[in-house]
Amino acid sequence: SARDSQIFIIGCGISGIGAAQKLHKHGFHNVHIIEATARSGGRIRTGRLGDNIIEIGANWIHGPSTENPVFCLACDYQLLDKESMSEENQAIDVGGHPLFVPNWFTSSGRKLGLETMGPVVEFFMKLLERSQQFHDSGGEPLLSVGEFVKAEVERLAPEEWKEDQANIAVKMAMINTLLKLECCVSGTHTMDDVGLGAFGMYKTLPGLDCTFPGGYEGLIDHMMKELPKDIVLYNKPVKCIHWNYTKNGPSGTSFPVTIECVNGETFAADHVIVTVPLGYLKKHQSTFLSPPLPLNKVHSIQRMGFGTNNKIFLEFEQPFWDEDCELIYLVWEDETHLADVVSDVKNSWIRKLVGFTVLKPTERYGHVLCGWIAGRESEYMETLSEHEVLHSASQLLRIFTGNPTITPRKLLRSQWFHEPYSCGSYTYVAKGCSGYDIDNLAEPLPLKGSNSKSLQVLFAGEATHRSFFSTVHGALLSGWREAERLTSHYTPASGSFSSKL
Ligand code: 6YU
Repeated sequence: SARDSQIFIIGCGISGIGAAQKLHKHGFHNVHIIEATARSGGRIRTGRLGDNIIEIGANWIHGPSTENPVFCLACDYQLLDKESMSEENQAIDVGGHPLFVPNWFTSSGRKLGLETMGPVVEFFMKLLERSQQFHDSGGEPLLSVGEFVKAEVERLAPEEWKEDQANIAVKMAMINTLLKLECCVSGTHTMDDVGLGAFGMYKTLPGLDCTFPGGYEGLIDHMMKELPKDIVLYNKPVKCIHWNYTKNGPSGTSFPVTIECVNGETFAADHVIVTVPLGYLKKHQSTFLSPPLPLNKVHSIQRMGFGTNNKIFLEFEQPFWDEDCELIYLVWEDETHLADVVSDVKNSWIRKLVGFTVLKPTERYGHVLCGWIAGRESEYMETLSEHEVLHSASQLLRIFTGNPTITPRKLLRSQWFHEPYSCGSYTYVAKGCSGYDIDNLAEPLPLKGSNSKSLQVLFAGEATHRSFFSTVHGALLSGWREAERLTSHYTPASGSFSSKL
């Protein structure tokens, strides 16, 4: 029967697992996942720093409310604490920018007060909001988010800050800090690379972002338990997908797709769902499929953005921040010219590390900070030894706190750019790309109008979701979407016959 068709899913991240889950539920019983590494979860990865659980990849459920399938699963599996599940939390709508309680430190070792920074943050947030409003306005401006925000700061700041002339320089420097942190949110080198026309395509859901007390990977573990044992073939990087290709199978059946692994093994398939990250596709698009990807897909892959955002965890004996502090900002007082990149990466990469979230609750974590760093400075950081990163981070915090003895006692950092099966962190809408590029990427092969057997190669993964790209829920929904596509392919079209049922 149709349910006997051979389906292979490439990649055991949440999108691949989600696709397998749905297919299994719909009765397909020849489903396998081929995974390059020795583990499931992909960019969901929980690690340890001493006795502490930490997230090396995805951190929060963005917008935890009933519309978010990750939130619903996490509730079903009982992986969240009471507060995260409460009606109040679900109703809070922050538009993707949670209001963390901040502490601001500057490069002269001062701590800035609420009266200086509050209005600057508000001003910046308004500009970001305005950046999202170009999406539906039709005419696509050629500008980037970075160019727009900087031009608006230059235009509006003299009026906005005229009451407080003495602090204009430090306020400009604060804008730079906010821009650098926004690079972490978007996963880009500079906000100048993020397209203004498409920025608003990303949709936020209500709910106050929450974490998994036992680690994000608990979600993966629970989902995996619902799948048949041995569904995943680990340690098998796929080298090439040969499609539009007919090979006689063992029982004389013919398969349009053959999957070739790096170790030489091959698998014959009716359908393949590709879930590898966009960064991997960018790097390997010319060899990953044979015949190669059609040009419209290649162009969309090239146009879309995939950047690096890394974390640097630091554990301290004693906190240097306030007890209620949730986010630490660092402001370089000499950076009064608007820019979110560092000119001398080798010597100054650390200047891109301007934001630290405080791991809570303290009773569980002790005094641990998670530093965020994006872009090429982040990719350079990955090439340094842990010792070098620890040294630079210590120097940085000594300058900003004015305390020359501060020394983190432990460090752990992620290296997403150099992970061979991620090649970066997540997708952003680059300058010049639009929703059509995401649709192009998600379109199955062969393209419509071909006479060959349809739905040979399907595409899922975070990068293929039009409004939730760069998130776990976007990835999950994309896996479900492709599973549904296959299911409806094998379901007789609803006509006179089914309507009688
Ligand atoms: C979220 C969050 N979060 C931080 C960091 C990172 C990410 N995300 P996978 O890669 O998981 O799976 C593919 C598999 O394929 C993998 O196992 C590979 O090994 C395998 N593979 C590759 N090549 C292969 C081959 N050749 N053969 C076989 N197998 C192969 N998301 O919801 N909350 O807090 C964060 C964060 C540091 C790195 C995140 C977050 C992103 C998610 O982790 C990610 O989307 C999904 O896990 C991807 O799943 P997948 O299945 O698609 O791929 C306005 C506006 C702006 C827009 N952006 C704002 C949104 C903010 C996004 N925030 C993210 C932030 C953080 C902090």
